[in-house]
Amino acid sequence: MMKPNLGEYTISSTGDILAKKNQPIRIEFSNPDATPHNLVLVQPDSLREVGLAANEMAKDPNAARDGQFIPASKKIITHTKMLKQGETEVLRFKAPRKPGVYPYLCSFPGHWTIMKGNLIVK
Ligand SMILES: [Cu+2]
Repeated sequence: MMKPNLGEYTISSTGDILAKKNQPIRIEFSNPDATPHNLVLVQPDSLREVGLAANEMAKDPNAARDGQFIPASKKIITHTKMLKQGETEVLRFKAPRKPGVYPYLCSFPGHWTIMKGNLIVK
């Protein structure tokens, strides 16, 4: 399971991450799972587009060997690398300047339908 350790911002009762626009955000992302996972933050309303593009990459032998599964998409704002079991990455970025609902997902093919959430910028 993806279990971001969320240090410097608020998590609502629904599990969403709440941030103010342009607020510095730090996510410490650890993967305790045997399956690789990452965290990819995308533009509003593009969860499905990026998720499906990542699924498509599973059919490409080069992409599969590389194992990162980050589609070439302008909809991606920031992302961690694909973390193997026991690895941790600290992701630092500024919340978008435009208020909105910014989905995040794991782009390992097939994971995005359940491994997802929202960064809500107010
Ligand atoms: Cu995953």
